[in-house]
Amino acid sequence: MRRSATQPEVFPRMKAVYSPLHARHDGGVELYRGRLVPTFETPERAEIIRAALEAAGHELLPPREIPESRLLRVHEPAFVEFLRGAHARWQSEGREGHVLPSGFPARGLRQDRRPAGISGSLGWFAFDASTPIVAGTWDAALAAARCAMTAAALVHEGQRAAYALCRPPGHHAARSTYGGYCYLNNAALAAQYLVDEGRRRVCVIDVDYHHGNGTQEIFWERDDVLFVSLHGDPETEYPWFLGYADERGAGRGAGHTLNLPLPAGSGWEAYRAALDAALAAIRAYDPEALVVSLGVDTFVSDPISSFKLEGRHYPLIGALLAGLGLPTVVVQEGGYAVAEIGANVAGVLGAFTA
Ligand code: Q9C
Ligand code: ZN
Repeated sequence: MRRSATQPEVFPRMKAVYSPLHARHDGGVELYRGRLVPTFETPERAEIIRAALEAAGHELLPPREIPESRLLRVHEPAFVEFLRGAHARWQSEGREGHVLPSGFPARGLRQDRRPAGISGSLGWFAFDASTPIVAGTWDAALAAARCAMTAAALVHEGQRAAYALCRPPGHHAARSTYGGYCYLNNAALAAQYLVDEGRRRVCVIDVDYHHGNGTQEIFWERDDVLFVSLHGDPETEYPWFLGYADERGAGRGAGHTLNLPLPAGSGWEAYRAALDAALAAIRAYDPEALVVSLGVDTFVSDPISSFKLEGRHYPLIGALLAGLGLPTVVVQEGGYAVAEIGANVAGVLGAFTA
């Protein structure tokens, strides 16, 4: 499509919020299948997405200086303070190596007190050993949260859709726990931002390969946010301990969580059927805004996931989501097939500008 200065913009570009601070979160290792391996969640991911968005003509803009107090709408103050100081504390206690937890308060151990020391604190706040904290993790996580909330602000102010290039991702982070490469829950912060600005019913649809356990937990007892997730069946897939179909919400939130787990190895046909069920639930809720937790780790050659979606399916997913006709914030989550991550993300976003 060619444009000249005198022609109106027929295909408006999408605003995409990006911060270079993401790159400060780098150099970690994760415990993967019994080995410490370089983490799959790399800075390169965000740079490849950024290049693909630029090539597609989307408009990149920096996040706003949204006050950190907004984080506390979703996260516990003690958790935020812990994340901010964890790396410095690890170093000041003379430790070397990577900041990873090595023990957790499982059943039978005390759930009612946080140990004072750094190792006990790590086990208290973390729920896995795949989520390292390096010196720049806090700066990157805060920038990602601001990207998500800036995209929410843009949509609240009238943009039909906006994209937040969040890195690190967020959907596994809950009110006071981190894991799954996630520290602050970017999508939940975007949804909460819209609620706080007056949107009365907001839906979060999570299409990352992994269940968005953090987002589910945050909104579990609420009826002002509907949480819908398509993901690999936790019977075999990470995060294993949440995301089953019988989880429907509690209290006021009863019926406002919908999990659609699919067997590992599922392809487009099964995925499309689940997406149709998700869209029907969203239409029935009649939300005033939509937040999409966009993971493209559903891709056939993703190194840690096992759905079989192909490149041509991402524009179809985008068209189905855009077809809801809702003001939409798209928040980046996972996706580890680095060579194709840019094309797959751009494929989804293109549907919102067509
Ligand atoms: N054997 C996101 O996509 N490790 N997080 C899984 C499976 C953690 C994925 C190990 C995967 C976290 C945002
Ligand atoms: Zn994922």
